[in-house]
Order: sequence, then structure tokens, then C-alpha cells
Amino acid sequence: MPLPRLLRHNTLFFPLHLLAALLLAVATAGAASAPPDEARPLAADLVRDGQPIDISSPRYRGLFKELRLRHGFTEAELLQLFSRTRIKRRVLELMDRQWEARPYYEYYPRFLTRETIRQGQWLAEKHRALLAAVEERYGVEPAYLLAIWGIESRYGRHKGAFNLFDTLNTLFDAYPRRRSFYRKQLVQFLLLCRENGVDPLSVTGSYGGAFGQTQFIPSSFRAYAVDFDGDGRRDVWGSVPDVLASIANYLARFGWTHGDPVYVEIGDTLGSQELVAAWRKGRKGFVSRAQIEAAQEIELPPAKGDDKLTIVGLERDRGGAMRFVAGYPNFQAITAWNHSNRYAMAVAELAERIRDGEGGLKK
Ligand SMILES: [Ca+2]
Repeated sequence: MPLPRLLRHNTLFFPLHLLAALLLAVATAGAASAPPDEARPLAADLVRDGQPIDISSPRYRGLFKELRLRHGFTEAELLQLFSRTRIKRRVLELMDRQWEARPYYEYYPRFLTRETIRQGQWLAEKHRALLAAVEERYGVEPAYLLAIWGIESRYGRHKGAFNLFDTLNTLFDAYPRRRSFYRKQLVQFLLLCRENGVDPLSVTGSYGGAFGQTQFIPSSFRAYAVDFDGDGRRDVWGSVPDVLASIANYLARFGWTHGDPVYVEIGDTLGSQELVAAWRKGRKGFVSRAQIEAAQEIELPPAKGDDKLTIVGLERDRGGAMRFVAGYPNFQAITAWNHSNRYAMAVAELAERIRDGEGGLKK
């Protein structure tokens, strides 16, 4: 029977599968609420869960070659590491539904809860001396370190349940949009595991490839994690001093200035085309403090670098009402950590609640 033979043929399996995904996508694209780019097949539709990676593919041969020649891994080590790696379909599904894509009124309540605020205030007291030492060394106010710690991992309680090696391979092998990024993360991850005596197959993390209490991705860990408790290891899994100092080091390296504003409210509408253009450009659209003052008819506090402020628009409600803030260089340092303005705003607002709440950190 010719048909079953054709179906089993490897070179035909993939196109048929792709066709099925396309047909499914076309069928669902007619829904009134679906934005146009949902017509493309999602990465998750093109794989089977648990499908092994193909280490004989050009993609993996190229990766192995780099790991051998530039980083000194042996072929035997690589085969041992990669031979049981599987594609995790769930990782791909979650990548296409990221929280940061939600409007702010849906996004922030997930992080600004009574519990995260209270827990942050309690930890501010508990780690008062440590936070003061970190602030002294890196020049970052404690409330912001606590807020990032709280949002990233609920202060260390949620470090991610996905096997990180499978996750990074899934994103490298089956998520074309970010392939080169995750190729780099995979290499960085193997290096950091070797440097820190960590078994690569034992680490868990998020579906985006972030791990530990800081939820660093591998390249950020290698560039910015620090050893603050002095044991010679950069331990973002178990050491609170290393966790808080690593967050502070990151913000300091991206231009945090102690005592400067993070953001300032500038109104519900924008008063000039320049501001609208800057808002549309996002985290790379800059205007000066004077431009904002003129357009909004308000006065803003000065700060180091206040000729490079961003315009952040936050969705207030389903009806389309907006709230705009000026993002100072300290706000931009938080967006270096996570490029989403919504993320940075949630960090800033949680930090304020932790700092100003009753029994909390007073400044
Ligand atoms: Ca350490």
C-alpha cells in the first residue's frame, strides 16, 4: 500500500504535520478577536511533546563543534549530556503567551498582592543589615532589590519547575524566532555549570530559561551574578546575600543612581507629538525633562541623565483609559533586567509599597 509507506517516510512526515498546523491556524484565524499574526502556526504546533532532539542535524553539529573547539568539551561529554534531551511542548506554548504582553491592569495584580507586600516588608526587617551592606557597596535602595526578588521568584520560593537543559534545547531547536538567542544561552549555561560545579541536568527553571532566586538567564548570570557571602561561589539558588547583591550589581551596571527618581506621573494624556512618538518607540524612545515639562505643563524633579527620559503608557482599564509616566534612568535600569515597561512599573510600585507600608522599610 503506497499511502502508509509515504506517511512513514521521514521527509514527508514534517510537511504533512506543518500542513495540518497551517490548516488549524487558518481555521481559527476567522474568529473576530484573533489578531492577524495568530494565523501563523505556533511553534508548539510543529512538535510532539517528548520528541528527542536530533543531534546529527546541522544545527547540533555546529553547536557541538563550537563547544569542542572554543570551549574544550569532548564529543563524549556532549553525547552524554545531550543524548536524553527531549522537546518540551509546554515550553513553546508558554513562550507564545507571555504575561508581559498583557495590559497593565491585568498584569500588575498578579505581583502587587497583599502577601507580596507583607512578605517584602518582613524580609526587609529580617535582612536589614545585609540590605544596608549591599546598598553601601552597590548604591541601590533595598526596596527595589526586594521587589525584583519578590516578582522573580516570590522571594525564592518559586524557582521554576522545568528542567533547564531540556528547556534551552527546546527553544534552540524548535523556537525559530529566538533560536540564535537560545543557542547562546545554551553555551553560556554549560559554561556556568562547569565553572560552578553544577550538574547541567539537575537545574530547573522557567519556560524562558531563567533560573534561581534571581531568575537570571545564563548569560546574565555569567556577566552579573556576584559572590557576596564570600564562600567563593556565586550562588543564586541558596544564598540570600548572593541573590540580593547580584540584583544590585545588575542595576548598578545599568546606570542606577542612588536617590534619583525612578518614575514620575505625567498625566492621562500626552500633550505633544514628540511625547507620543517617544511612547510609541518604547524603551528606546527618549525625550528631555524640559520637553515633558513643556508638553504636560508640569514640573519634574531633576536627576542625573534627565535629558534621556522615556514615556511609559500603562493601560488603566478595558475601556482604553491610559496613565502615563516619565521613566527616569533608574526605571530604564530595571528595563535592562526585563525589557517590559509593565514589568519595570510593577517592580517600582511593589518597591514603593514595601518601603512606605506600615511596619515596612522607612526611608
Ligand atoms: Ca557565595
